[in-house]
Amino acid sequence: MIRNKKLIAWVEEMAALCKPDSIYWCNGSEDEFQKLADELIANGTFIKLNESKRPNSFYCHSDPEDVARVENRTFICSVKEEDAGPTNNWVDPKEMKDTLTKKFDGSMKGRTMYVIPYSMGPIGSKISQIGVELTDSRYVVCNMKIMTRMGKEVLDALGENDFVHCLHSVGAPLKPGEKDSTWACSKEKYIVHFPEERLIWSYGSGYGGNALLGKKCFALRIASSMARNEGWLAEHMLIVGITSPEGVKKYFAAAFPSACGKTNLAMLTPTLPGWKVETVGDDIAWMKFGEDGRLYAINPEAGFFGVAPGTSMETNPNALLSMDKNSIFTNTALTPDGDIWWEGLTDTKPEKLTDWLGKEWTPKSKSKAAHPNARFTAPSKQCPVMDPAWESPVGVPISAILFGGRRAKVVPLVYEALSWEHGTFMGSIVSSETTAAATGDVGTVRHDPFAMLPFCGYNMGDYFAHWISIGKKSSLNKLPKIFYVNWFRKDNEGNFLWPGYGENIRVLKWIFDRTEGKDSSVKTPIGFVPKKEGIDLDGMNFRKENLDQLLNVDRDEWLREVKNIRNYYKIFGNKLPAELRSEVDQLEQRLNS
Ligand code: GTP
Ligand code: SPV
Ligand code: MN
Repeated sequence: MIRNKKLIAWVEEMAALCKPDSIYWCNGSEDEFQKLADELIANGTFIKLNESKRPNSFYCHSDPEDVARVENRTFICSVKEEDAGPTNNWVDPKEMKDTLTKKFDGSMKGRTMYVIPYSMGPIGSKISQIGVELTDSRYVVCNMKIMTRMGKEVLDALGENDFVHCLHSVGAPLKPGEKDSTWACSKEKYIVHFPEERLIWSYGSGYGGNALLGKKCFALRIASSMARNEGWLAEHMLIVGITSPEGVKKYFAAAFPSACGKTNLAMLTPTLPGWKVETVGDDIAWMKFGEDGRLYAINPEAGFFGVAPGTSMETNPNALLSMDKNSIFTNTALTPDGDIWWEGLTDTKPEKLTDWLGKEWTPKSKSKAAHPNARFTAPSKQCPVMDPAWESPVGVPISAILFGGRRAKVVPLVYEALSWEHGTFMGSIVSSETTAAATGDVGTVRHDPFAMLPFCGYNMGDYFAHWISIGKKSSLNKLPKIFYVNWFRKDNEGNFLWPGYGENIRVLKWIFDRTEGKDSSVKTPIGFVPKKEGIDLDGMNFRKENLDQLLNVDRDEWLREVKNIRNYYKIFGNKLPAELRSEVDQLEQRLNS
């Protein structure tokens, strides 16, 4: 029995608009998943993978024009334009609703409307939030089953309370008798947020963050707006537990832009003996102050929607083990024996594959077998190194926050903020080469403040101010220390100077030491950088000269960076907090003194 009157009324209203053939309320059971997977197989959308190699797992390839987040089609429709800010697309909410009401009218004809009640965060946790997604995509239901806690239990927990309303249609109604395509979508796409109403309308895409509305749309864009009003943080961050050989455990959170290494850092296999790394989350962190004045983080998700290419038993064995069953693979390649493959999975390329477009592929083919944004969907609980506290309703206390991105030059391997304000400044100047996680150019450096450029649901200037205000809510010794890392610095020949992956534990160790107050740094104009002997290189096959380059802070390069930042800051106008303006001035002074 569904008692929530608001929910019943909304489902009826949206069904009257979208005109599905039927409505189905998801209960979240395994049987339900199997039934939907079977229907997807019958439709040619899913291919069941070889049961003896990868039990209960499915392969899928999308429309070639529906492969990633569409940032230029993503909108924050706040009542006032100013509240969307200079980094978001804005349209007046009334106008957008008029436009989209026409699009949604009849958009689900010939399809079923699935009602997915889901919880972001463990059911019952005070930090968790409930959403309901209405969708005409079975693929979305199957992914939401893995990515969130969903179904009957959530409806029970919801009771008569309010929830985040999420409407999704692939925008491809079927005429009577018309055969469905294997990946239905529309050429025209709209990913739209109404933050004041806590409402999401997504039209035209079936892929990832465009369609699994609990993830970026709710847990970042809508939640960041809630968090600002309520004094907490919703961030594009992994959460990881780190235990030293002495048995001391700390938790770190890290914000890197899309496809810049969060999943890898979250489940890193340490190359330093005695160190242990455990995963709490790989993409999103919700952080609130505990009564002790420390920041506590939960992972609102229950699964990984991770980048496949580059993932291997060498780079990230825990990710591969997480997806060895009960997983969905989208836009990878398919092997003749019914398993999956992508660039980087194995050293030698298979003799023959079906590529992500469904075409025959051999190592001689010029194109990639997997799309660069091919993804796996896997349940968190299958990750061999999940932290014992990953579902803790109170979250885990955060000792350090890391920012980072892909920068071939200028930015050292690691440096530490001088204060909370300086750390906020460091977050605001994150810039990174673009990746295939969003449509558009790949490899061009852009500012991606706090790795939140595509995910902040309000004015980025106000977001900066919110971060400054968080620092005033507690004392410095209780707040996390803030760091900036860059695994991607290159030499003049274009080779990575740092091996990355499991070796990143050496940087985490330095950060760990610094949170314990260890004197292992030198003060430079940009912040604290490790002393040469501060980074443990024991047992590492590494040219020691590389470390000089990796830790180098070049005054001229950084003075150019300052110019860049001043220019970038202009877009925020009077919304830029005075503290950040002062931080640029101070940085420039330190560089010139
Ligand atoms: P989203 O899911 O898009 O938010 O991405 P993410 O930040 O979780 O990125 P992920 O960990 O999946 O990494 C993306 C790509 O970066 C993969 O191809 C990795 O192989 C590569 N990568 C991750 N860590 C490192 C590293 O330490 N060094 C180098 N060189 N590459 C890395
Ligand atoms: C990202 O792009 O940061 C992702 C993948 O984590 S998606 O869910 O598609 O946004
Ligand atoms: Mn992400």
